[in-house]
Amino acid sequence: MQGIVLTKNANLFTIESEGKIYKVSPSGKTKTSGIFVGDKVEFQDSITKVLPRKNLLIRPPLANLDRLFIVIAPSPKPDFILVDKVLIYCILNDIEPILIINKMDIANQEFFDIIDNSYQNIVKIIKISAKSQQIKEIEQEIKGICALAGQSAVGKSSIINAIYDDELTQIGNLSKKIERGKQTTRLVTLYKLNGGYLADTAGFSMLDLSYVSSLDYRELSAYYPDFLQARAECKYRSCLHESSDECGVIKAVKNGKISKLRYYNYLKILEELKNAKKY
Ligand SMILES: Nc1nc2c(ncn2[C@@H]2O[C@H](COP(=O)(O)OP(=O)(O)O)[C@@H](O)[C@H]2O)c(=O)[nH]1
Ligand SMILES: [Mg+2]
Ligand SMILES: [Zn+2]
Repeated sequence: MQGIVLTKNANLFTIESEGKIYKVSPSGKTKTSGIFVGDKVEFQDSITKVLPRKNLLIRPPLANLDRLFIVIAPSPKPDFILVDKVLIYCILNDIEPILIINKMDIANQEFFDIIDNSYQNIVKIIKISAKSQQIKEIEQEIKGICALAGQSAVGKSSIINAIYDDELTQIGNLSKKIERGKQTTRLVTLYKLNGGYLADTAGFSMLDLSYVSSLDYRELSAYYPDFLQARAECKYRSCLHESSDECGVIKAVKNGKISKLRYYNYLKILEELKNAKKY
C-alpha cells in the first residue's frame, strides 16, 4: 500500500492511505531517522520504502511541502525582509507561497494598499480574520501538503484552530478535536482536511532560513520575479542593481514599475549576503 506519514513518534508512524489510518513501524532496512512527516511511503506491516521527495525541510522537519501560507497582520508590524526571504525560500524548495493577511478586522485600506503594491504581482494574496472566523478563503487553498509560517503573534495558532473548528462542525465529530488536543507535544503533525493536509507545527514559528543566507549574493536578484523584466535592461549582465544609472531595475523603481519596499529590502538582503561571504 501507499500512504502519507501524518505523525512520527519514537518508533511508530501514523500513515494515512485512502482515508484510513494505520499505525506501523519502519522495517529493518529503512531507518526511522530517514522517514519524515509528509513522506509518501510504501508499507504493509511495516514501512518498506520511502518514495522520492519533492523537498525536505529541516526545521520544522517536514517532507513534500506543496504550499506555504506566509501569514502577516497589521499588528505585529510586518517584517517584510522576512517575508521576502520566505518567498526566496519557497522558490529554492519548489513550494507555492500564498500571502495571508490575517486580522483584516483591524486592518485599514492603507495597509492593504502597501501589500498589494509590493506583492500582488508575485504571490496570491488572501485576506482573512481568524478571530471573526472569516477563513473560507484560506480553507479553499488547502491543497496537497500545506503549512503556515510567520512572525510570532500574527495568528497562526488561531488560524489552525479556526480551520479545525470549522471542519469539525462540518463533519460533526468531536473525537477528532480531542485527538488533536493530545498531540501538542509532537514536533509536527499533519491533519487531513477536506482539500489536503495541514501541518500543525507546534513550537515552530519560523523556518530555518540559513538556506537563503547561504545564497551567492550575485544570484540574489534571480529570485525576484518582479525584477525579471527590468533586469533585461541592465547594461551589464553582472549588475547587482545597486547604483548604476544604466541599471534597468533602478529605472523601474524610479518609474514605479518595481516596488520601493521590495527594492530597498533587496538591497538590505544583498548587504547581508555580501557580509556573510567575508569570514
Ligand atoms: N483582531 C484580531 N486578532 C487576532 C486574529 N487572529 C488572532 N488574533 C490575536 O492575535 C494574538 C496572537 O495569536 P496567535 O494565534 O497566538 O498567534 P501565533 O503566535 O502566530 O500563533 C492573539 O491574541 C489572538 O487572539 C484576528 O483575526 N483578528
Ligand atoms: Mg502559535
Ligand atoms: Zn541592474
